[in-house]
Amino acid sequence: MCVGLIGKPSSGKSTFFRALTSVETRIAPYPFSTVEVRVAEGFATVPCPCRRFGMECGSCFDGVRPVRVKVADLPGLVPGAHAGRGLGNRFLSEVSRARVLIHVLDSSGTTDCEGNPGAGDPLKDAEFVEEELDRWFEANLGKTSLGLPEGTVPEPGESVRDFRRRVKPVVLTANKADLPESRKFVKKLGELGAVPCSALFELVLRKAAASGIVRYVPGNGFELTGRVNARQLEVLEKVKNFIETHGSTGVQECLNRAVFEKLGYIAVFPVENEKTLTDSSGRVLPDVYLLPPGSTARDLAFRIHTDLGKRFVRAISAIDGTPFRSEDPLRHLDVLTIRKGQ
Ligand SMILES: Nc1nc2c(ncn2[C@@H]2O[C@H](COP(=O)(O)OP(=O)(O)O)[C@@H](O)[C@H]2O)c(=O)[nH]1
Ligand SMILES: [Mg+2]
Repeated sequence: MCVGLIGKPSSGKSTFFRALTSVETRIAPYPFSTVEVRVAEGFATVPCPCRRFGMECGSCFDGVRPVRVKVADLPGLVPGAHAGRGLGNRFLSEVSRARVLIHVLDSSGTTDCEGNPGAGDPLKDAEFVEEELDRWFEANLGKTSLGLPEGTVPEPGESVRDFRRRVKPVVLTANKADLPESRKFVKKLGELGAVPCSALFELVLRKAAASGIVRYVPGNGFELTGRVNARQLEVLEKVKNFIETHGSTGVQECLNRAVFEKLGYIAVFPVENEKTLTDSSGRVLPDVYLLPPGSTARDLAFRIHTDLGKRFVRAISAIDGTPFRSEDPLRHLDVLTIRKGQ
């Protein structure tokens, strides 16, 4: 499963991508700086169950547990892409690989619809990207080029847009919300469900954390832990104000929404011993698995090991003792032991 970042050129996709994955990609204020699609590992986050058991797992940060997900930095999209403008169909064929999209919008209105400096309209950008995706869907309904499971077609009476949003959901984000120019647009974009966000500030915090200047758990606030110069302090003050206003930089929230709200994936924690919550070598809550909605106890067993799947008898929740037979769907954030037969 892969989360794709889309948006017009210079909206901040590569910055967002770097913030999520800590990979060096080219960041430049000109169109089409992303020539190649980059895919890297990022992390969604969930509350770690170790907290509710009063234990220390050693794998979470202040009770925030990272769960691996693939993120793709896609090329910029321009109006007319469905008809071949910009990277056109090459772009759209890359989109087909992503199960869910994060639309990174430049909410500052300081770049036009092709990403060049100048007056822009974020609300129009929000619409043209939807429109491009709809046109592409329309032209490819029922074909493999959309990257959907075979037989995924609109329900009777379902519009192309509703169908597209159902099978390839989009999280809208009002990026560059740190710029004063964004103020007048962020509220309106919020009415469309956009998450206010600053990919730049998220990147600043992750870099500062990596160099020991701050302690930062993505999605939360931060605290100073090292010496900073006057300039760094000034930047961090701005970041702090942003977080006070918006609750977080918004970046982690977008990824979490994409994975858990839009796709409905669940995170589950298998353990061997339901009393100590450990594996055979004594590690507390050693693993977390991300599974598609509706996944059953036996699906989890197969994901861990084919042999465990074949010999599956039942799973039991270490949280409340609920038993799960092979076809029972699992619950998000459950901790499970799997009983196997001979
Ligand atoms: N102020 C501000 N600038 C940003 C933000 N995100 C990206 N930028 C800037 O916008 C420009 C384009 O960013 P980039 O990530 O290359 O955009 P892409 O073309 O969508 O990949 C760069 O100058 C970034 O530093 C943000 O959240 N706030
Ligand atoms: Mg880019």
